[in-house]
Amino acid sequence: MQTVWDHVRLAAARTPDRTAMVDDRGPRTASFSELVEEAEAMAAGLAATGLSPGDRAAVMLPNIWEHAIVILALHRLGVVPCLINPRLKPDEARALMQAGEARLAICMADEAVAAAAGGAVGDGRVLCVGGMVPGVADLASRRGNPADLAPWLPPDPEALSLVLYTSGTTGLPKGVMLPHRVTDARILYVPTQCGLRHGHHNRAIGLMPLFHAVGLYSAFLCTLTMNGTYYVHSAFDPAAAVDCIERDRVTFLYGAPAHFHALLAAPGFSEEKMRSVETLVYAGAVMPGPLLDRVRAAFPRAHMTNIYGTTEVMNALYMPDPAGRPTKYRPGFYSDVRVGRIGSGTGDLCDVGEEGEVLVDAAADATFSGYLGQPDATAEKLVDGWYRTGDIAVWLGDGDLELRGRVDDMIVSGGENIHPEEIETVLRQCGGVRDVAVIGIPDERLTERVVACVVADGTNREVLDAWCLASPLADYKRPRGYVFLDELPRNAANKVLRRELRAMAEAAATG
Ligand code: 01A
Ligand code: AMP
Ligand code: MG
Repeated sequence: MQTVWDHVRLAAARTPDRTAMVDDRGPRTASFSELVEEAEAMAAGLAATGLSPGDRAAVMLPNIWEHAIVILALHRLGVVPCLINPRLKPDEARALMQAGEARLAICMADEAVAAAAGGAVGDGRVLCVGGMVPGVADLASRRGNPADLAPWLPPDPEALSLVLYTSGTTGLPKGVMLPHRVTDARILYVPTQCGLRHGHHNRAIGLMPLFHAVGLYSAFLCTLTMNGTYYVHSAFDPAAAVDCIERDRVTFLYGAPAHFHALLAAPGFSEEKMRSVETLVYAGAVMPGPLLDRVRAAFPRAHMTNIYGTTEVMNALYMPDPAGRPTKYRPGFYSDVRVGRIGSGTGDLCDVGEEGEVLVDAAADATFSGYLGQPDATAEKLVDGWYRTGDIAVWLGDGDLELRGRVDDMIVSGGENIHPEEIETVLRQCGGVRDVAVIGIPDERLTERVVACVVADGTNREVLDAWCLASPLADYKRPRGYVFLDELPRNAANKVLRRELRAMAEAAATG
């Protein structure tokens, strides 16, 4: 077993002088040996704040250079990074940090976020990046001497290495606990399954968020492990990404379908500028058929793979050369996959052609060890050695599976999970809302777009949008469309007929 730190230090031992990382916010680059030095200097500084191995540290940062260094530095110390989506509002972030019992928080220099973090981890235990907040220390001031670090000792494979968050039906996002044993499988599926060859010719741009499984393991850590160069992309800017791909002759692109949608629409995009791309991978959501065709045509030289996975089990299904078959997949490396009858035990399997829930063998190396502090939620998803994904699929008879949506009502918007209940709760509290149901409808950019179906009593779209923006709900989760109805369609058991609502909202959207 190799840990995150092992992968990086061994890559540095192989190619110390090669460029490991290039910043997009200035002329900053690091060779592999400099990257290791930089991470060790920060690790030494963080050790001086009294952190011990096994402690947890909340990190809430966009895709900036410092985020990458902090992740490596914490791994060098044996401190567990808990990576929080920087799009969350301060109150939600504070609650996550509290629930995760973080002993340190690292965030952007934003007064509200720093105050929330201080409330969770204690004043004096917050470090800020990219500016000054009165009374809060600057991360950059926390550099130490690598020589002061304790020698590197391999940890127990089952010890916690990282916490990533995934949104649940209600309440706070759940902390997905990832022990050290998951690291190899989570990094190495990219070369085995997506055809990424080892070597310094690899140049990747960091499109995917570092706080999600794909951006972290499959783009950032995999690029370093392959001895390639990782181009930091601090905030997703499609035009800047096109320039970087052309100028730096990027060879490896890993994005959500929404990234490719944006790249193709960016000013100055051309097939010619994409000629360097050899390996193209997408994950996080179905890529709508028309977009898939356009991506295929725009990257004629690239080997393309679609990866289906979850934060909990990582890559479970894949489809090489997915052109023309956007929802077809086959079981991937490191995973054994079943389709089980919905609402039944995990041993009750579907026949070919019968829709069921995708179940993934929990014995695989890449599988999480549970949700942080939530044994009940863990027991609900890990059943008799199988992980229940909540995705519906059907075996097609030729060994392929077709994905057919969700068992629950979860919406996957731009590769982010959004649960209707969370939004319904917020909208229900708004005056003038008598009833509400939130659904997802097809969207070319986001695959699915959030729409609220509202029975209103003197309110309107503008008022509801302002209400959501002022609520604790992260802005990206709020509805992008509203449908006003006299009443919601319900069945005899008073359950909202979401399928009907979706058809209605789709019809309203298309014409
Ligand atoms: O009106 P405004 O200003 O608030 O609108 C803003 C944002 O609120 C809105 N926005 C979104 C989303 C979203 N996901 N859904 C709906 N609305 N994201 C942002 O868009 C307006 C422009 O804001 P922005 O900050 O400029 O947005 P972008 O930077 O363009 O971000 C959009 C992206 C689609 C790029 C961003 O949401 C993103 O990076 N999505 C990818 C998420 C991801 O990494 N998913 C994979 C997670 S790991 C789980 C998994 O699926 C998996 C798969 C395979 C796990 C393991 C494996 Cl092996
Ligand atoms: P998360 O719960 O954030 O880990 O996201 C995982 C969910 O994203 C899966 O359960 C699927 O619903 C969806 N997903 C991820 N990758 C794909 C893909 N390649 N195709 C279709 N859906 C995907
Ligand atoms: Mg997702």
